[in-house]
Amino acid sequence: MDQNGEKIQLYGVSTHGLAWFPQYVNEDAFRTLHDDWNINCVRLALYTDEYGGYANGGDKENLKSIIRNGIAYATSQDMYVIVDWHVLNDRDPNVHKADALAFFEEITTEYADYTNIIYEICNEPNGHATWESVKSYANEVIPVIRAHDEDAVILVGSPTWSQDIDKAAADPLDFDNIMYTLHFYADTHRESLRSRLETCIDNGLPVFISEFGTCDASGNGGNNFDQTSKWLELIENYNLSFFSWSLCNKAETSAVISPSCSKTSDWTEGELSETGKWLRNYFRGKD
Ligand code: IDC
Repeated sequence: MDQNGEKIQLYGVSTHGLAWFPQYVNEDAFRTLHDDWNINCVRLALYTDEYGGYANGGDKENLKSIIRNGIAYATSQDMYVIVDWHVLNDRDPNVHKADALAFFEEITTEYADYTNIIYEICNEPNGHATWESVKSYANEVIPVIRAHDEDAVILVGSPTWSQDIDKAAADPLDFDNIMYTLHFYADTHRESLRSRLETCIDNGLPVFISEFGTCDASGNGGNNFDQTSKWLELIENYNLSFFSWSLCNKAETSAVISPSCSKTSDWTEGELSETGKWLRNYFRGKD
């Protein structure tokens, strides 16, 4: 629900890594996404451990200024915005916990009064990360956010690239306004993950799809729009929020802009990838 207690569904796109594709965080891009793509939220993906990531040699001040710009552009378009601490290569979010604590302390101090920011504290724990280690991390990071923003929605990932929501359901966090993320890539994750999602929601778990792909989990390979449609049917039935990967023109299937297009806003349909065309069409069809 929104801050007035009204039911709301958020949907839109995730940026690619802000360190690598910063050019898409601009006012005109966000206007295009709002006006032409009909989306109401953008996810800002701040990689932590990949080369040039925030906690691995990245230019922290520059990356934070991209985040601040993204928040400003989303806000001026009346959109929500997700600040995503994009744990991936680091596997266990505790690896860069000190940076996470400092980052969320600084950002939530600055934006304490905003009602349109959602904090995602660990994109995709994986490898040796367990629900216990994610929980222990969350129990330290959430109070830092809450100290400045007492009721912001906070998104928490789970092991196996944010697929183990059943583990979160069995042992949830002890805070209000927490949602658990589920990520899927339609050509890789199918019926069994959908069925897990249904079970968890039916048991009352608040779930948020902060990232999905229409292709396979590599972000590349062929698109599977049949499976994507099955997922979206479920998503709409449960009024879940959902965000597609990713806003860039990299030569990979999941990129929504065609690799030959260097424009950073006002894309025509012909300047979008197959994925981008399909998603824009879907978003435009929503009320
Ligand atoms: C991928 C990008 C790719 C980049 C890679 C870095 O598409 O260009 O080189 O990350 O490791 C996820 C992650 C997301 C991945 C994406 C596709 O959240 O960061 O992006 N994916 O592999 N989870 C499942 C798939």
